[in-house]
Amino acid sequence: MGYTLAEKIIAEHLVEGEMVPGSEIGIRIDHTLTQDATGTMAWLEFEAMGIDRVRTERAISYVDHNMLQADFRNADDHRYLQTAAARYGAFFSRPGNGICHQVQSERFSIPGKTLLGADSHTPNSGGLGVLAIGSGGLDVAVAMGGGLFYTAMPSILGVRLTGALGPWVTAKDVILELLRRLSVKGGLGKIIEYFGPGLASLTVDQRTTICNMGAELGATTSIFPSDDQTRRYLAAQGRPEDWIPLSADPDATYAQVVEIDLAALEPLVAKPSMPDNVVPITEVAGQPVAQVCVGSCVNSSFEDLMTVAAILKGKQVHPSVSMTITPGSKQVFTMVAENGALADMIAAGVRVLEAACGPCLGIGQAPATGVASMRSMNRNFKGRSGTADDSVYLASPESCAAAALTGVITDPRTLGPPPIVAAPHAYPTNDTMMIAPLPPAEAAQVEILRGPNIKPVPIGKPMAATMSGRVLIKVGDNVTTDHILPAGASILPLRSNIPAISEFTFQRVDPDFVSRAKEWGGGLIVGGSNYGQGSSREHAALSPMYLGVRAVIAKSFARIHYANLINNGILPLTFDAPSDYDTLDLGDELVFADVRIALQKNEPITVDNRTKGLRYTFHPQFSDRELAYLLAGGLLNHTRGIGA
Ligand code: MIC
Ligand code: SF4
Repeated sequence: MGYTLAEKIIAEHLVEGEMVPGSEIGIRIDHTLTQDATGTMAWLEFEAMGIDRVRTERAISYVDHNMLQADFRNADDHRYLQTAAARYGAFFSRPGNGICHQVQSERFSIPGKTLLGADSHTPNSGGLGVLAIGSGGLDVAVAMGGGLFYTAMPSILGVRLTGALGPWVTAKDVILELLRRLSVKGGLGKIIEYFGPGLASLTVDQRTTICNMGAELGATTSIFPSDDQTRRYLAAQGRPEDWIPLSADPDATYAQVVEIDLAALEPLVAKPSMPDNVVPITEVAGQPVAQVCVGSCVNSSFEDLMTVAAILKGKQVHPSVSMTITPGSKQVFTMVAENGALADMIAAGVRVLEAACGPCLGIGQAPATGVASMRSMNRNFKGRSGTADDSVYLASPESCAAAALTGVITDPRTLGPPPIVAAPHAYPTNDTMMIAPLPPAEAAQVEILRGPNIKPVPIGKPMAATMSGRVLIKVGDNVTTDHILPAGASILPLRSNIPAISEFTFQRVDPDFVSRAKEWGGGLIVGGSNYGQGSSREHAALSPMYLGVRAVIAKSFARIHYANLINNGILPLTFDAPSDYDTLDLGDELVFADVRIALQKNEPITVDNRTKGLRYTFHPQFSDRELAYLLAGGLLNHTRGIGA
């Protein structure tokens, strides 16, 4: 039986395990990426492993998130990352070069390679046939050290595309349609692989848009074949030699197939405050918006900005709207500056931001109280914009531009014929903001510079013989890592300082969480389904660990957060019977008798609820590797032989 494209790439990189869905596999990683918000921890963890030089074909360290530099802390992090990259043989993408996923696609993505990134939107590069997976920083640090990446073998969901997109209907609408059908949990344990006759008309910029937001489905990754569109793009990027044709075998079979007729789609919108809250734009047309933001690692490409510029040209942004644009990279910025599109947008009243994440994670451009925003971004979790009661709609750049002109959500099809923007034949490839690795002898001489805000990585405690604690918080379904440990301009500068950032744990959900955790000497978290979805930030595991959280019991977990918990020695348990969730309350005292022995023997775990006089039994399916990390109190302890 033939392989799907994802299976082919996995088979080529498989070092441990078998490709049986659900069972653990260990794959070789060719390329890694880190960014500054997760990267300081990842690089500190890499340093803690005592390896002299990165061992992947390429490791790239980007600075694109914390660019506000309101004081010394961001700049200190940038300097640390630049010197660490120089010392250990990584590429360094300087602040201003662009958002990691956009730059990675432009300059580094090679079809058929594996890419592991300390950012949940790493699958963006799947648009070029890369098997690109997001993970916690520790997993990336291990990969940079030449170690394998372990994950449960996903099942492969095929999306068969037919037809071609109609006027004003975009790649964003394709992925919003999938979110509408499958929900933010729909991709859990899956790789989403696109195939079918509809592919041929989709450009690389459109494909990366679709793959980027596969993260919102909870998928392990998303992937497109490498075909003529990919060949043209790589040639236009001055990298024709990086192209190889790649696709699924003709007799490949998918675990599940979803059909999308591109011609039948219409412009869609994700309503506040979840990316799967999707409706046709006609359903919300007329809703006033006070803010429109085009940008982020999705929909900030050349094609996106050219389309927006063409819609705005010769017109004015509505007086009640504040509109921003963020070019995804220096390359995109240069192109729209040189061809005059930037001038058209500025003349229309657009506010131009630097090539960085910016408004996407609440670094600037927080909306006013009680107003709605429309953004071309990928996440609209409550409060992520920086305003606690925000109301963020997600839509295509075309729909964003339409709303910016009228001041209300507007079906772009009412604007007349759509602008035609062709993918360029040649992109400007000026890589001066990308510093190449130094040769080993020179690298060994580099001094790594740290600032006072950069604190050591906290280390977990080996699993106790018997564990007990009280329920510190009980949350519902689809709780995101933004809920567990928010981003935003005031908290992000603390990413290198876990003692300080842990003070913000669950801040927006329960402001008393931290004081309670301190008073009760740590404890446990009870979660609903898809606990920890969204970003890859390890801080959502490190901060609870620092506050003494020993276990999280949930109906189900998001993949990256689950791995981050285990990597940091926090026991993740899934309810056998979801109705057990209803019996647990804040303050309940739980005893995990002989938990260490149970883990050593890989036997069911029994937990007594002393407050309610109830007993729960859990049947976790940990791999030997996961058990070893849990017993040791995390991956770092395990690699140093502590707590075994
Ligand atoms: C995000 O989009 O939430 C982030 C910020 O890029 C995160 C990484 C982080 O928290 O630093 C992600 O997506 O993994
Ligand atoms: Fe940056 Fe937003 Fe993309 Fe995350 S989703 S990498 S914050 S632009």
